[in-house]
Amino acid sequence: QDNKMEWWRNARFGMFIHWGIYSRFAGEYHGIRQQGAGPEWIMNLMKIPVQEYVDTAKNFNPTKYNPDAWAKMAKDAGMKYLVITTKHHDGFALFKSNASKWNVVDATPYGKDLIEPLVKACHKYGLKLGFYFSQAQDWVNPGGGVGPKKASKGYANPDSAKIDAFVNANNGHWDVAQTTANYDEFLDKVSIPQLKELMTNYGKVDILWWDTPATTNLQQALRLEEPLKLQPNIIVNNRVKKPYERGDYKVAEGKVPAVAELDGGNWEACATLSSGWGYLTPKYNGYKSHESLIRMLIDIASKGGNFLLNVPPTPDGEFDAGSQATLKAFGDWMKKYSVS
Ligand code: FUL
Repeated sequence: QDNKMEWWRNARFGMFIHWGIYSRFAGEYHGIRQQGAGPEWIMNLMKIPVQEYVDTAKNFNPTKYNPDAWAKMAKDAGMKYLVITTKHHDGFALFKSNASKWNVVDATPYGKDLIEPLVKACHKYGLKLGFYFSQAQDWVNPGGGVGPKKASKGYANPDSAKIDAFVNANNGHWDVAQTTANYDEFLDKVSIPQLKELMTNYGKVDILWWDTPATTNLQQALRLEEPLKLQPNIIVNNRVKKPYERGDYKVAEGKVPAVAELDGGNWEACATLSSGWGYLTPKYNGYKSHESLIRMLIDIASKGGNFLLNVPPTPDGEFDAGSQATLKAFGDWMKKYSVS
């Protein structure tokens, strides 16, 4: 049990990747800047109807996707592992799935599994492989969780009042299509089968990164964890259910804990290199200074944690110039001080 953490405890630095249909919106819907959480939340925060959102997948065709280049950039930056959103809260699977047609093979003109070639690239560059999986929130597949109840305030939709009333009456759901199954049915039909697919179809998986458990209770968490037995050495974070007491390590999001907050257990801090987890159009994007990010890594490493730094690919499948420059700055710093 403890042995499986050995590589992780020495890793220090990894790449987080948030990529999906939301990357196409890049922070804007009908010309209006989305407010609130990151751009990967646009469907929820702007209450985009399910069918309309699903239809935008017909324009998701990342022909510039080059997972070899991604993995090489991670490696050159001194990173030791990579965690990709196999599925974020919008429910869109970046892998081929028999549990739901809402996946890259069935719903987009690209028509190919995006995870499989990335797995190969990770192996080629010696990076450990992590799957982020939004186990509870799923805004497209019926019965999926929708997160906190938030109405469409701030979005100048002429139907706002109607949408708000629906949200309030339906536990945060904003589209009738989301309400045709309950959460347990969703777990049985979509979430758990997809976890089995992820644990079966890609060889060895090193990390499963749960996120936003919504209403998941202990009994449901145990069912979600069942497929992970297919990967005996898999390492999991602590977000499968609330309170965050299960898992092999704790996540600190967007901040580095103070020494006094540490309890001697394993922990990872994740943060963005620019303004959002998902891709933002350049006019909204703000890159953090290279120096501040490198200092963050030093701070985390000095306290015994790991740093999972997020890179947001464009909808076409590239790391933009700002992301590449940040990764290069890390690589240069590592070389200069012979760190990695
Ligand atoms: C959060 C999610 O809701 C964000 O979209 C992002 O994935 C972050 C890493 O975790 O809780």
